[in-house]
Amino acid sequence: MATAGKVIKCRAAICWGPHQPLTIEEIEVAPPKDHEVRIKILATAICHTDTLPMEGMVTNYNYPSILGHEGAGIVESVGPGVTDIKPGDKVIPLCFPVCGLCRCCKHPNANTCDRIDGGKYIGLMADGTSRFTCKGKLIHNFLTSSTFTEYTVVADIACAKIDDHVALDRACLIGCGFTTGYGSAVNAANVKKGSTCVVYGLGGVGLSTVIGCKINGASRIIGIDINKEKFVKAKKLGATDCIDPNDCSKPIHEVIAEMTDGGADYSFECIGNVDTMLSAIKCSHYGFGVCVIIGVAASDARICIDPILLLTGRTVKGAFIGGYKCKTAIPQLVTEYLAKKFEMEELVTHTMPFEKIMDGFKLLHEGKSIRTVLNLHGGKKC
Ligand code: PAD
Ligand code: ZN
Repeated sequence: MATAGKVIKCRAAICWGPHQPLTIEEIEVAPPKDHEVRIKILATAICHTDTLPMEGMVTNYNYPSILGHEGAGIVESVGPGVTDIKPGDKVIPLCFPVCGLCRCCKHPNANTCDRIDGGKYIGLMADGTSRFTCKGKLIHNFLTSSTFTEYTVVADIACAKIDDHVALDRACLIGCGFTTGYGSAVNAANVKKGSTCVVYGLGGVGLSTVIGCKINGASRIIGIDINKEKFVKAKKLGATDCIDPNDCSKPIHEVIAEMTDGGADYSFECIGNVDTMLSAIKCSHYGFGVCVIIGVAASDARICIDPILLLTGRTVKGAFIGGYKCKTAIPQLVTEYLAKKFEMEELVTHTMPFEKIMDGFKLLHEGKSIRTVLNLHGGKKC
């Protein structure tokens, strides 16, 4: 493409610091270096995780930064050494890269590659520099992806080529929210047919967990949320019961124990609150229950747990992005989506142009949206 090898000027939403709105600015995006890919982002969704740096909930976060990690686009150019991706490919940037070389990448059950930025939040490329500048300032990236920008640069190990036939304004959800919930059910927990599942939090991640539980044949799926408006979609997607803990006279885990003959086979925390994490652990049945922690809490939050909950045989595990090795799993999920193995339409409640990004966050905070998809570059259909 004509822009290959040149600096691209484009628009990005910058997070200058905590408790400040993102502002749309003109930025410079440098060409990709060795093993890097520059992507024209066409669509990105807003995920709850994007709010953590905005609300100052990440200790030692490196501002200013371009957030967004649930995006999809088309490769504009690639740097030297990139062999599996070429200009024109449809791709999803990966917030969980796969270097293929570290112990986790070589382990069949792990997806926390040494090169992930989650938890570290360094926000720079592998060589310690950034490809983004704005008003003469270095701008950090977010979760090895940064999708609130018309162009981003990611490592080739953080970029997955996807089927050319998929619409990018839906494929973007597979970059994080859908994959996180769905994969937590079908992969991390591997929900068994006929089992009882409890899903705490019915946002984009929780509803995707419901979809996964249903596809794996759970016979009972109990959704928990303090916002009853979320119950309509949850039921449509497979929840058999929905409960607002505020309507209960006893703690919700006790209510669930009564409803499920002592506790659930599987519970999933999709909120990011340590109190609901503890409740999710408690509501899983002793002896065999499995609790998967998915929500991301503030860096300094802690769960205080009575060890007897574990000694009695529960399994508590956590999973980022459904426990998947994303480089291979994400293209596979896109293919399964095209084959109509699952639907994602119910997850998209709003679509708007990029410059309305703060309206999208407002809807999320007000509990009015599941996923808002932002169209970049004037919303050209791809
Ligand atoms: P969301 O804000 O769309 O949904 C959260 C839901 O939880 C909302 O429906 C709320 O009403 C509900 N809720 C809030 N507090 C309570 C409460 N005390 N009791 C019951 N319900 C409550 O967020 P989301 O679905 O985008 O993300 C959910 C979490 O998952 C969030 O913590 C996010 O950071 C995390 C996440 N984790 C991963 C991962 O890889 N593990 C990926 C993406 C998102
Ligand atoms: Zn690795």
